[in-house]
Amino acid sequence: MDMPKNIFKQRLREGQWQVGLFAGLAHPVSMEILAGTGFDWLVIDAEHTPNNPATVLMQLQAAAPYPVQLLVRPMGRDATLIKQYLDAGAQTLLVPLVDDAAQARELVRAVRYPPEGIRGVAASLSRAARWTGIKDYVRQANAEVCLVVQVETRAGLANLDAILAVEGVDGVFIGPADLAASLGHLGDAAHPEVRSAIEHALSRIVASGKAAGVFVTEPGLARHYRGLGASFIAVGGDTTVLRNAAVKLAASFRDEMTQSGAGS
Ligand code: 3PY
Ligand code: MG
Repeated sequence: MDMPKNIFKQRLREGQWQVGLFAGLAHPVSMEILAGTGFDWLVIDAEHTPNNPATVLMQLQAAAPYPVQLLVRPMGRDATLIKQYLDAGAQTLLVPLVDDAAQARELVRAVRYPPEGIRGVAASLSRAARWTGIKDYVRQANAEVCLVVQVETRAGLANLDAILAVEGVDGVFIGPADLAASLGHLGDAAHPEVRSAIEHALSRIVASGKAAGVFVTEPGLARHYRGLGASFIAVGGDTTVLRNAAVKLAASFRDEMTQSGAGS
């Protein structure tokens, strides 16, 4: 078996535009449905949902036959947990709340085998290695791993240039919700101070030559950030898509019944 190519990483390097969605439903069926909908990438979120290495593994399997790239967002920077996600087959990690260069450097080491890093080795137990079915997996793995760090606090912004200087960080993704909270605007990611911090951060990331990503919910804002050089943009989450569609459907039929007088 050949080593799977990390297309997401390749596209980041080439500066290609990629549109993604967060997946928080934590189930292989919803993941398989999403995998066929046309997004370039999906994030299996284990920061804010009850996902764990076992549920992430099943979602990676569910999406594997589809032309979509998969990212895993671990709950934090724990290297032992990151090792389990890599062994489950995640090739790209999106790590939340990275505040300084030392944390970024530790993450680079967590995702790489020695001598560059500290990732533990057990190809025979690892889906990523297809349980030794991929020849030389351990020698090829570092090159296909992609590390994206989230900068989403005041401290992270202050240390952004140092984080960008860390070799092995492939991209930086801005999280507007946490950033708004950190800047004193909890629940108001559209606040002008937050918007301008995001714009400034995106420009610095792009100027450093690394890939810039951000979360948006409005197409106009996505276009604006794209104009600033952002290349990978998340445009929502599956939980929101489901809730909004269900609320709309329920309301439309309720309105229909009221207007026609049926059921009265
Ligand atoms: C945030 O907005 O804080 C995120 O982590 C996701 O975009
Ligand atoms: Mg966040």
